[in-house]
Amino acid sequence: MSEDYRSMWSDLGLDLEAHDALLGVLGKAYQDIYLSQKSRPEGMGYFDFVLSTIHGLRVKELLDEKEAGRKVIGSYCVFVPEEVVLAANATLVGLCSGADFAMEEVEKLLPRNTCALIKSMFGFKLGQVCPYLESADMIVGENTCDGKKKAYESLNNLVENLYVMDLPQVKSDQGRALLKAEYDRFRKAVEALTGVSITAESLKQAIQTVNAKRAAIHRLSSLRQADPAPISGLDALLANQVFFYDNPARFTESVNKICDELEERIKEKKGSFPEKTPRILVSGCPQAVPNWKLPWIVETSGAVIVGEESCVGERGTRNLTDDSGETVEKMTEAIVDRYFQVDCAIFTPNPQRLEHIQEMVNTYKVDGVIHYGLQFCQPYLMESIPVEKALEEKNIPCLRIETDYSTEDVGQLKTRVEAFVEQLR
Ligand code: BJ8
Repeated sequence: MSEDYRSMWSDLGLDLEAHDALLGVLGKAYQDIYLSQKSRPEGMGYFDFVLSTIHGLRVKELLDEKEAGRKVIGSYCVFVPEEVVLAANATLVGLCSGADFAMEEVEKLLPRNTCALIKSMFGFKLGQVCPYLESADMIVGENTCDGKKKAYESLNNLVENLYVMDLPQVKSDQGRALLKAEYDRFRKAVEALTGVSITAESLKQAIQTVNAKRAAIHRLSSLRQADPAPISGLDALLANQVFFYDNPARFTESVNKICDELEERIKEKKGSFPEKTPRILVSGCPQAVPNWKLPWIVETSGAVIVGEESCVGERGTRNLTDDSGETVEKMTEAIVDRYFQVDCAIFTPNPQRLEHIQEMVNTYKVDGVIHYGLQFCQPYLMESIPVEKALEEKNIPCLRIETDYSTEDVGQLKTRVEAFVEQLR
């Protein structure tokens, strides 16, 4: 890939040497973690291709779209409504933040005890290695956790086009009103950026496009209820990760194609793991590309992951937006209703998340939950304790893990996960 796209990366201002190093590590990790899996659905070939050209083909497509006058908007959070972006004839891409980069430089701007996701956000900018970030006409930050909120103040000095969205912290009428006001403000900002006025027609179309990709992911998730699991957790996570930056229509089609194949596998009782393999739900912080550490550990320790209670997973995708309104105002209300249900740990109190975890345990016939918390992530680490307590009261084993993006603790984590899986047998 590298030879074909070097001039494009150079034009985007990437540091080619550092970027080569990043792609080298990414390619090796993908080979070792993904391509070494046994009994994968053939349809995963599409996602292997997407990953093999992660900084190439899709970036080229975005630049071609920009050439044709379309704008690209980058986001770090599932609260940024893709419907609004698409309706203004722009494209939304997730800015992944799933790997350490340029840490020495990062720690000159952020305290050491900042979560790996936020550090990664800065590392990709300071290291000049993310073509998505460099292609974006607008970068949206959001006032979610304290770390992100304050980090955007510093990120504002590194990028020219940061837009910060305020978000509620309480699921009250006032909280909903704030979200509505912020989505109205965002819609106007996107219209100003693109020069396109959002109409009822364009918004309805956008809602349907995003609903279709969510529905495809719902279909994939529901097929993971089967035993033997027809797809590994690693592969399902990859589909959830690609959700954030692929072309929406192509993504929907590719996921549905895998689902057709999984339905056949289920009929034939063909699994990615043998029947009765212990089934794990991973719950907690988002796992952005290329953060595959925990699922790799779990699935090489005798268990299979059958669900992700995460923003790169069911927390991010689970509800559709009602598209029945006939005006922009009515549909914006529906968008607010849909996103206001996202049960991120930044909300207080946040009982819906616990209910959702318990619901997922039942739906996916889970044997044990692994709570995944990034080190220094106060919201999820704080919630992990009541989550563990509530699950244990229902005799559902729970393992709380606190980690970062380094590989230093892999041996120690593997020992803990293996012991946990043994207990589930
Ligand atoms: S809606 S989960 S994507 S904010 S890991 S940066 S919480 S200290 S990512 Fe998130 Fe939106 Fe919520 Fe989802 Fe802070 Fe924790 Fe770091 Fe985090």
